[in-house]
Amino acid sequence: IDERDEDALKELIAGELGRSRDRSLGLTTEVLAAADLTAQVSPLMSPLVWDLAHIGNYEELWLLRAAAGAEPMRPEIDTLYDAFEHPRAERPSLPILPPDEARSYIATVRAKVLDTLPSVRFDTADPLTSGGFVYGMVVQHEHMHDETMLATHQLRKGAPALLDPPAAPLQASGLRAPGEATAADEVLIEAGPFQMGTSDDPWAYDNERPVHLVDLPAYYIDAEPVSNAAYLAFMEAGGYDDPRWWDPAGWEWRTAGGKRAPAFWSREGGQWLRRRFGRTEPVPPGEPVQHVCWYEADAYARWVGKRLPTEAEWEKAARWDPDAERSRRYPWGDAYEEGRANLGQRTLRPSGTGSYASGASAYGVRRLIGDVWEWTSSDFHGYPGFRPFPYREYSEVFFGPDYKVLRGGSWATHPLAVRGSFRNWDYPIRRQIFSGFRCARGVRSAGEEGGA
Ligand code: AVJ
Ligand code: FE
Repeated sequence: IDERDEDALKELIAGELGRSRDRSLGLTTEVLAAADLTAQVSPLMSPLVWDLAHIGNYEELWLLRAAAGAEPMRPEIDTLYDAFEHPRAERPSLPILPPDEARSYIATVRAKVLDTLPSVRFDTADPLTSGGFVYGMVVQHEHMHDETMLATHQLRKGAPALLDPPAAPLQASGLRAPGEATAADEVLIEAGPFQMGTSDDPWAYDNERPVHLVDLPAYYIDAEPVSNAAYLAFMEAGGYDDPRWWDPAGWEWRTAGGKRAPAFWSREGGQWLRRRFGRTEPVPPGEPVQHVCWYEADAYARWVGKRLPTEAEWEKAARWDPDAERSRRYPWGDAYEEGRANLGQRTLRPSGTGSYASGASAYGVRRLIGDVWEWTSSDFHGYPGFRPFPYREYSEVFFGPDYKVLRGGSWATHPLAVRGSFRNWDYPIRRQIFSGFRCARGVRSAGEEGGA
């Protein structure tokens, strides 16, 4: 990139750093008192003030020390904000910075980042700064923690802290009566190779690289995520009582915890209600089911005679353009376009079935990006030729059979923190995240079941 492009990129970066910070403060110091920021609402989550200072500490490590060569500002606090040294459950007992100190620490870091940005060279020969990578990594990191903070807000008891913006008008058309959305439309994806992952997306993470061809047999994939109405049909058919549908470890999870419904659901007077950011409302039939774990998604799929898609199947349906014979960055094309996906916390909920039709992929598969993270059947592994960068603890230490891959982002994910190649992962029992799923199945050919 020449100097003019580099200046334009730096201007964009400065703007995005500002927007991510506005978002972080809007989830913490601007809406909650100090006692709420330091409280731990669940052993699964950090106190919100830990996330806030961790965002700043990560920024100091990568943008001030690594990129700008600055001296540590407060080396004694590094260990407190190292996610690997202290699991979430331990964090409230650490001497972490109180809210006012956390806020002034992150503001000081940010001021220095903006001071040094003009003099940091984006060197095409240095993978850390080439294309502004490390700045993109820090912007994405802040937005990821903002989504984590939203999960903390969802778990909070007490009065609502967040404004509940009205659902986007696009959503209205998608609200269907119970039962109507139970038969999911499917799309046939023909057999053949596609390009999985990326080697040229400047802000892509190590686990999205490198691009490689994957040849898949033909399969069907649901045109939309599984709706609450469809999931309710599974519940009403006794799905939670029938071990036939469940992975043995999932049955263990379901019985040990007495689980009978997605997280945050309750039954009152013959009606299913859900708690959403401190407000209770009837479960909307046309929205994707949310707050289900991998075991619940897997059980529903088996009950309905399907299975979860592999992450390769998910990505081919989302990115492959069979006419151009190339993968797109987003389902609809290479450029992010506002209004084609429910991303970025514009509402505090996923959209209804039929919304965002303009975000469909080349195959006509809808709402792959945004709305709910979608569980896949795949364990989290590195692609062939994977190289950890810039640190092993971003992805590599999580590779193995313990984590399942989620794709596509949720309504709470910022547009910069997701794309068709983006990979998220979590334990199969987790459901405080904004997780849902869609199903897939093999194509019967010459009397044989393929794909599964
Ligand atoms: C990619 C969402 C699994 O939040 O645990 C945050 C991202 N890495 N800080 C997480 C991450 C370092 C990570 N996920
Ligand atoms: Fe982090």
